[in-house]
Amino acid sequence: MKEITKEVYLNWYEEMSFWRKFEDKLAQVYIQQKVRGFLHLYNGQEAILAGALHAMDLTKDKMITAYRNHVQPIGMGEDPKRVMAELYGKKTGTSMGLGGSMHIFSKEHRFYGGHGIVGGQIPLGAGLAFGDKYFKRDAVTLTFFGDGAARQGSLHETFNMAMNWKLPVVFCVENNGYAMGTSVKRTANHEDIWKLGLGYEMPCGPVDAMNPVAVAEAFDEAIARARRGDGPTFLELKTYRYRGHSMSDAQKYRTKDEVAEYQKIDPITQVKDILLEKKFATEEELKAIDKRVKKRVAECEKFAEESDFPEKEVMYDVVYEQEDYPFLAHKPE
Ligand SMILES: Cc1ncc(C[n+]2csc(CCOP(=O)(O)OP(=O)(O)O)c2C)c(N)n1
Ligand SMILES: [Mg+2]
Repeated sequence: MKEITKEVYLNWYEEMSFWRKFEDKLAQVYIQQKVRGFLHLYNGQEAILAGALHAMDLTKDKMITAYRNHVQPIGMGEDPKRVMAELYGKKTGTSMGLGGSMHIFSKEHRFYGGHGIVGGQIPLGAGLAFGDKYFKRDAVTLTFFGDGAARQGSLHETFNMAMNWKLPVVFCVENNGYAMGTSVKRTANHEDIWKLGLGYEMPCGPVDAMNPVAVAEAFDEAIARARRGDGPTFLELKTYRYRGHSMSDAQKYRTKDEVAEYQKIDPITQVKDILLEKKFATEEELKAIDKRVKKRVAECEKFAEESDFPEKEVMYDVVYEQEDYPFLAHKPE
């Protein structure tokens, strides 16, 4: 594995803090009704993205996930200003403001969405990997989904095919304990989601996903396996989300104490502690990073605020149109 140097820890601290504050800002502007529709935030789960990115080859590997999807494209290289603008529905956004929160996409940076159908992206991730294998492109696809999605039938069909064809894919369940408000404990007769891989003889196991080092190590092994042609891995990333399922979640299914327990092992705090313990940075240096992060978030907000909404006419550019089908309005001449 690429060494986890002082620079890596510093970069993790800065990027994870940026993702956290970017999401905090979104929560704020959502309440002001500047961002509409659904909004699912990633706070608490940041170690997963940090660890995965460390193990990936960002010049060729791919990523696909569900609707909790604002910070992954940023990690893959997309401009965060464009992501914020997309959430505002502005034309400078990643999909010209026509996608919105659940549908962030960045083909340029190999981030393939952004999917609102629970479990819908599991077969799509295997499909991306199939394409790479078929066309002999040396790339691995990281396919993320939630614990709720792990209960979908599509997972089983996909696992079977992916193992049969030894596809270069890593299946990653982000087990944050809840599917909306339904506890993992209530969705099956066992809690070890990683064991679903055993029936397919797929290498699988649990990962402490509050710790980016543990995540990076697990992904390094899984990505290496896929790259050498030995097929998929299934990782159960044990994590926690601090905010509700979406912004409209009253969170009656859990206690404040439970959230506080996980905040004690917060991924950003873990990285901060290592930076200080190993004397990689002083408190002052970390404060300077915090300041920079705040400024970056403010720049994204300003960009989104000042951008224009798309013209109504572009709607016609993005809907299916067929010359000999008379029942839909066509783009005006
Ligand atoms: C096929 C389908 N069924 C139901 C829903 C409604 N729904 C949205 S999110 C969700 C729970 C998903 O839980 P999980 O996979 O654990 O994701 P998390 O919210 O924890 O990220 C449900 C049931 C949906 N979007 N798609
Ligand atoms: Mg969940």
